[in-house]
Amino acid sequence: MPPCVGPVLANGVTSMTMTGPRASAHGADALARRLAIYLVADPDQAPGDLVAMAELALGAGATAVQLRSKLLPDGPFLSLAERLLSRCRRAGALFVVNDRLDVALAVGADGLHLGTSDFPLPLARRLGGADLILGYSPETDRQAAEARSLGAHYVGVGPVFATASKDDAGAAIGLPTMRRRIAAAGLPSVGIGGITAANAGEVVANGADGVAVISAILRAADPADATRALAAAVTGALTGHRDA
Ligand code: TZP
Ligand code: MG
Repeated sequence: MPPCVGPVLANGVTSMTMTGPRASAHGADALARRLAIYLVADPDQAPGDLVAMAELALGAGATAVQLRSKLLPDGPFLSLAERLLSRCRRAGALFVVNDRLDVALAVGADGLHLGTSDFPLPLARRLGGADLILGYSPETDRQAAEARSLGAHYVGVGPVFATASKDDAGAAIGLPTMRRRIAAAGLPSVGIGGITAANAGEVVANGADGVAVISAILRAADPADATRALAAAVTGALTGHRDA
């Protein structure tokens, strides 16, 4: 995995100078390891107490939690962010906020995840400072290739398989396209969309450093067991992938 170095950004800051304490603790290899089991914690899709489910997942090996909600008003979103952040700190896991730079900054999240139509990454970098880990979801090979120069530290690529958890996810891209996009980005990566313990190994065998999931954990009868099953699949496949 190449280190986090890249061309000069729009604001004249290079990604070398972006390497502050939190970011340097997440040099590409270290960050890649922390993406292994990435729970996208969406309260709009959780059948029960989201924080309790996230705690179960963290206790069973989740390495990152992203708070995502397209429906929650600001106050409840902020309060959920604070609660999830404290659980992630306790577990030594990464805490990332989806879409909301203001919330990420307000709570001191480790990272912010942005899509192609969200707040622009170079501006998030300027406002968020050197240490904020930026995730990006490219939707084309060209966008994947641009991810590093925009300031992304990692990419989320998908939907790899069909998913019912995101209204505008579009058609599944499949493993070969995921693999190509991850290679084009040359950054730490997670595959996302329709990933379960049964296919997580293939996702990692095709180049992803980890798997990002909603329903495989939040809709499981036992979120802790489900997380352990994902972790076993990812760990098994990572051994081959990193040794390759
Ligand atoms: N982005 C691409 S697919 C997706 C998101 C947020 C939904 C993933 O949910 P699930 O339930 O793991 O398929
Ligand atoms: Mg978004």
